[in-house]
Amino acid sequence: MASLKPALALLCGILLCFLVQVSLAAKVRHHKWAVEYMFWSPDCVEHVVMGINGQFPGPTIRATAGDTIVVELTNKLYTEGVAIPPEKYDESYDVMKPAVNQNATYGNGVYVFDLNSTVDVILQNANALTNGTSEIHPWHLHGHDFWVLGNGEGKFTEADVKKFNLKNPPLKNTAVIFPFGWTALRFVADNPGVWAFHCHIEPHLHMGMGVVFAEGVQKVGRIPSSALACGMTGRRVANKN
Ligand SMILES: *[C@@H]1O[C@H](CO)[C@@H](O)[C@H](O)[C@H]1NC(C)=O
Ligand SMILES: *[C@@H]1O[C@H](CO)[C@@H](O)[C@H](O)[C@H]1NC(C)=O
Ligand SMILES: *[C@@H]1O[C@H](CO)[C@@H](O)[C@H](O)[C@H]1NC(C)=O
Ligand SMILES: [Cu+2]
Repeated sequence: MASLKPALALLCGILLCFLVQVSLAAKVRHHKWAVEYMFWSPDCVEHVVMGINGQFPGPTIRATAGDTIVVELTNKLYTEGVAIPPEKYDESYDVMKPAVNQNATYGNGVYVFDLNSTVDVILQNANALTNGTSEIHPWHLHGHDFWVLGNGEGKFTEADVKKFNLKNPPLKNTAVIFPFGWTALRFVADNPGVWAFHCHIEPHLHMGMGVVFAEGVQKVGRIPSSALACGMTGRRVANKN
């Protein structure tokens, strides 16, 4: 009997050890997330938010230290693979001189606005590639009219906001930007779609003087193929009649 005691103690010891190990063992916690734009109205105003599994804020992850969390993510955002373009240019840029870096860059950035938000755009003209040269560019926006709030010479500063015409600004869809100057525009992003905003001198557009704006894309629905191409474009590009 006495000889059994140490064995029992050992057995108990192992059991205890086992139990302790089970409760401390790190867990692998699996989650499946579908990330998607959705509408959220916490304050009776609809906002477009990035929801997870149809909820916003997204689900809570509970874990203890040492756990491994595995999230299987399905990206259902329509901006998938799209870079977020910059809000403004480098403050140190001298608009009166040719660009220091004249290398071309490319990207797939789209400016995505909340539906119905008010958007101000300041177009800043600068020196062209040749010293002492700056050109006029007629900028045209698709999908909207905009108000031309003002224009001025040189580099736009926050102080220029005071010069904006908020009383009776002209409503247009094309506005010029003068040499070495700035032009301020305002529009309401209330037309679901993806819209080009570009200089209407065609070679300038081809050289890259254009950006893409988008809002409320999830409200667009399926575009009829007949609206995408017809006539010679349809036959030659989209391969249809
Ligand atoms: C945007 O404005 C339109 C027209 O005023 C309205 O019908 C729509 O519900 C608004 N949508 C959002 C997301 O605010
Ligand atoms: C511009 O491109 C050239 C050729 O690729 C490279 O040598 C140069 O460093 C680039 N300049 C800048 C400012 O990135
Ligand atoms: C550029 O033009 C300005 C005046 O138009 C002149 O003062 C300057 O020397 C020129 N710079 C170069 C690099 O040619
Ligand atoms: Cu132009």
